[in-house]
Amino acid sequence: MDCADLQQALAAARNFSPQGADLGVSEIGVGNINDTFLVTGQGQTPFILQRLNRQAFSAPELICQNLDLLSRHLPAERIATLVPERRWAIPHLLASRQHTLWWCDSNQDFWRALSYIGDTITLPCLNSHAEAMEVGRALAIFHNLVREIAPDSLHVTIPHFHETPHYFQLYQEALAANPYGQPPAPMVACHDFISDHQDFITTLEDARARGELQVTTIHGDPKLANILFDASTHGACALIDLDTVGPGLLLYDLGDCLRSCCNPGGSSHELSLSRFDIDLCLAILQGYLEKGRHLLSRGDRKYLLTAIRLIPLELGLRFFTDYLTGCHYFKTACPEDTLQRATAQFRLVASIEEQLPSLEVKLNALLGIIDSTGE
Ligand code: GN1
Ligand code: MG
Repeated sequence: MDCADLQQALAAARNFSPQGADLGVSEIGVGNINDTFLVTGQGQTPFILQRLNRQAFSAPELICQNLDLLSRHLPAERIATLVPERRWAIPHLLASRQHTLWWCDSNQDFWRALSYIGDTITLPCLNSHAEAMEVGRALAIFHNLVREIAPDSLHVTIPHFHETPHYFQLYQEALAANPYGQPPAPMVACHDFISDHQDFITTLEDARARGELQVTTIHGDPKLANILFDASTHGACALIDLDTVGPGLLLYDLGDCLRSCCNPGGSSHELSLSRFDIDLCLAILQGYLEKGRHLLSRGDRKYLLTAIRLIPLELGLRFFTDYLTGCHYFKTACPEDTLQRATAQFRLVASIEEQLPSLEVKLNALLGIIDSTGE
């Protein structure tokens, strides 16, 4: 982020500051897609400012409309009624001085402002059973809140998001456009891994097509960095980054949360750390079941293990295809990082697969599945 970006952010911030106060902006968060800033100033309630990435979100106004709908359904008072036992918040849009929900600058960059949820921390990785259970509770609380919102009342902000066969198709198109000759070893390993999993890629979408899994309202990106914890109590108190909230399978969220939280490598993409921690997974699910047992259908239980394996495979495929096509989607300082991220996700899948029999037994015990046909 250079000085020009900060100047641009400052100019955008002024459009969302009613007082036109003397503002300061600083970059916050570690997102792969959008640019996020914290705006502060004398007499100004701090707020979040984001420049949405038009490469990922071709119609960013749809995101703002979704957020607006979310706030109408779930104002703070309603959240307090539905989650009386703890502090909980959902970020809401702040209107611009022109009373619009977003503001575009002369570069056609798309800016929007959100309420800032203060006195919170994020966790770089999970260090205890208690933290893991809190993650599970947080996801279930979020699912309980948004299940009041009909999935088809929300816009799809990224078409085919989390439909793994779609990403496989993009990968094949990338291959067809550029045959790559004899690629270096890390690329060969990625190609081989994908090819070995070709049949597995359609499993969730096939189950959905057969009517075994139902579409509901989901978060879309419930990774660890998107969960806020109260700074004093360390209780989870918000799920942020609502750009991909929309229709989807509950299992997309569970798979994504588990791939992010159960990898002790966290977001470092350090290959030697990339593995799947079953104990963390079980603790997260225990927390989820505590608040959301009723949310899981028979199909969700049956395909949970599939989702745990598939969502990191999908993310690896997304990173790898982005690498093959020039790294235009995920922010990166160096293309080799994107390749490394792909490799880290494939290692995570391999680690899940190495532990599959034990994971299956433990999951079935936790979910109360008696035999392979499901209870
Ligand atoms: C992206 O922008 P960020 O970091 O919240 C991506 C997610 C990935 C994640 C991997 C819209 O999320 O799907 O899981 O990177 N978001 C989008 O870290 O593609
Ligand atoms: Mg995100």
